[in-house]
Amino acid sequence: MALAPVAGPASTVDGFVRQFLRNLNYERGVPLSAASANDRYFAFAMTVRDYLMARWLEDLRRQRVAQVKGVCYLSAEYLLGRQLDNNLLASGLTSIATTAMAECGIDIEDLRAAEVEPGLGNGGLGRLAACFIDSLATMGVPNIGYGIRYEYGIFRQTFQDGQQIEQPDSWLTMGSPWEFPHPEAAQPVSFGGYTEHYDDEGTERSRWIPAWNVLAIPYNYMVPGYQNGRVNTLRLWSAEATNRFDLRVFNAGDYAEAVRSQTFAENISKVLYPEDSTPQGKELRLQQQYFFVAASIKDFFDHQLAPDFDLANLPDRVIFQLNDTHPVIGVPEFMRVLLDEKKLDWDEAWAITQQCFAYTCHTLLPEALEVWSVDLLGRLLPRHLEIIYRINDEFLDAVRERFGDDEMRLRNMSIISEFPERSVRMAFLATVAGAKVNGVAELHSQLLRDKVLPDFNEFYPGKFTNVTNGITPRRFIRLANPGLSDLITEAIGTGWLTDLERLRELEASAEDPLFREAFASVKAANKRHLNDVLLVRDGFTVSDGHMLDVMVKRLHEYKRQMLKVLHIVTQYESIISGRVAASDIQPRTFIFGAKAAPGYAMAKRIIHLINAVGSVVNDDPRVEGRLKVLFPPNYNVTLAERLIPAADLSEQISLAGKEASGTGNMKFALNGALTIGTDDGANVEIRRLVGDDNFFLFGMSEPEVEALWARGYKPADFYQGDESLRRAIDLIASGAFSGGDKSVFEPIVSNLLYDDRFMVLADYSTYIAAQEKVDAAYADQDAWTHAAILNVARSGFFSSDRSMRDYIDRIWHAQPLR
Ligand code: KOT
Repeated sequence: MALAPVAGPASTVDGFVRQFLRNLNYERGVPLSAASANDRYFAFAMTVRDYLMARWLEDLRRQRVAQVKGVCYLSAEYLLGRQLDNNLLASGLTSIATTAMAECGIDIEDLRAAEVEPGLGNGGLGRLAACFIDSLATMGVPNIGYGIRYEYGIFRQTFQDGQQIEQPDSWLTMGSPWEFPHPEAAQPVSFGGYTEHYDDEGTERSRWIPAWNVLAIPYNYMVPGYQNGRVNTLRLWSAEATNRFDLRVFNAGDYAEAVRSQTFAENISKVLYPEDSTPQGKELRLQQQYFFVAASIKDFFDHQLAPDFDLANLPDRVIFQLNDTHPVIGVPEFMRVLLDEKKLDWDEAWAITQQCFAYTCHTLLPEALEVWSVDLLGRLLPRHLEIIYRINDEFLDAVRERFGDDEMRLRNMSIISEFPERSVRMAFLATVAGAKVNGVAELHSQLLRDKVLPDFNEFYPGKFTNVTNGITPRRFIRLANPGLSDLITEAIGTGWLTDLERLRELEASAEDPLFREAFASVKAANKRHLNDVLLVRDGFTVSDGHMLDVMVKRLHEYKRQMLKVLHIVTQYESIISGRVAASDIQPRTFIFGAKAAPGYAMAKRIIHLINAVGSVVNDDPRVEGRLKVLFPPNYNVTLAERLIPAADLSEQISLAGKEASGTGNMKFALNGALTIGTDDGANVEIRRLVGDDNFFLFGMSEPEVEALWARGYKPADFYQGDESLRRAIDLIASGAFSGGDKSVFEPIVSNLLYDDRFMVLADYSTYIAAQEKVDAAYADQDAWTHAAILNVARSGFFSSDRSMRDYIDRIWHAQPLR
């Protein structure tokens, strides 16, 4: 008898209610009358899950049977945000579910609010991975996202006396209805030990004799496409001890030692490293990287690949996309599997590997380019180090063949660097191994090719390419901004959510005064909603009639939150000194959201300064009703979804050449905020698309930055030469924001005056001038709204669906599974 595939519950209000109550009773073991908020949330989430389940099982089956080319996205981070609303939208059940809950006397908003967001990423890189898997599911492309199920995600930020305090993010304490553990599919992952060489019927081979291992337990998560009946899989690995208790040790009386080995293993997936763009070179971090990549590759061979698959055809079956260098240790691991386990010879294995990997670089900062000391790598993964050496030897032979014995060039291109200690340059390894190498915005890709890796570009013509980042319009327009979504649909019909270039059709509506009025009232409603959210969350109020000027992103000197602070202090100083009448400036509320890496002292000082400026400005009656500074703690995806739709002005003010792309910039433009920004990252493309009239550009271009740096940049000269800048810095230095204590912010002041690596002072005057233009433009509300609509209409390019199409066409050569 053929078993019928599982059928979901009936897609009716009645069917939903029944399934919800069933889940409440049978999964949670409570009646509705006694259900806690968490019980209700769980039962509700499980009901949504039940509707997606049949599709998920069907997709899993089809992908196994079809054996077509699939994308294995390898990423150490997935910054997912809340799942409930997204999965509800994907299943098309929102209205049925809302009515069903109302019938049970439950407000669906309370259910939404009960979800703890999984913060398994630091910022842009992790959020990009989440957008990409959403798009792949929506496009029906077979994909598995592989990563780590951190027990603790990005820390929860609180402020004490204006200073950042980090709290553990225990997102799993209440459990998660979205995960499916599969202990039966656990993979052992080995570490340490040594290698042996032996003769295998005339072929010299190596084998790795590891010293210890851990178990990787997979947890599956649904990745539903947008109302297309498709569900892909995100598979995150959790570490456990192989022998959960060493009974011999236990019986010998050493209980603590027996438990120690277990704790040791579980440490590997315990916590997300909170550094964004500044890797720390810690051993545990390398363990994490190898842990998830080795488990994923093994999982692919064991569970995704047909048992009789001809390995020579692997490049037609799979592409492993490396999300920055964090998973690059997968390259020697893949080689090790092909050589030592599948017994391929070196040339065969290397030819396959070079077609099965591609590498995305997300940075230009030299300190963000990951290196691992040979000493550490050799201790933890001796066989992999051997393989890396051989890859490097053969690579340098090929370079020598092309360019002769050019020692300088060889040293510059070697995967192994000798200074300051012998180490492996992971970006070089990824570039040598990858079929393609891409940057994440036009400018970034160009600088990567011409400035960071020019020798590689010369050696591998055609390997370097660009794929400009994108964002999913499902989460960041439809869910975050339902008012705008409805307005768009009213104007241009449905279909734009999966074909975002169709937003172009709104250009005509920008000329319609009634549409502008409707658009402005959506923005006003979003501001009121934000006010409600911040009031409950932080006790803040957002004043009516204020321009909302928003800067949300990780705190990093290159992103230049400091420049924003100088602008605020400049405005504040000009009023309290009496040079400008408060009534002459455009009322603004400045909103910051930013976490600093716990060990990044300067970033934490800047957070302290923002809060300090905020308390002085917000308490000063002389600027009341005119200037306000809000810094809600713990900026995360959930808060982004509230802030971005309410913003008028988007701050994208990094030093040109430092921000690889940015993706917040795209979210703001698509929600009708105007950008004030430098010519950096994807700002370049945003400005080109929305037009100069609808974008406030300022600051040095990347070549100008380089030229000034080469001439010898002296920030003190800018301080001396600009009275308004001097006043702002002097006010900070005077202790005005630190109760008279000049020492508190002295390190910030002297850093600005005598170092200023990211040239804040050099861009100050053009920034202030651009802000004056912003003020003037905002005074004409109708013209501002017109420009905001054009930002929406012309930003359709920044859908992550388009990014995925670019990867598919130019890098992966994969296809949707029909
Ligand atoms: C982290 C560690 C090492 C190297 C790079 C990073 C990194 C880069 N983390 N986040 N990024 C950001 O990635 C985003 C997505 O591509 C970009 O938009 C953004 O500019 C990067 O800073």
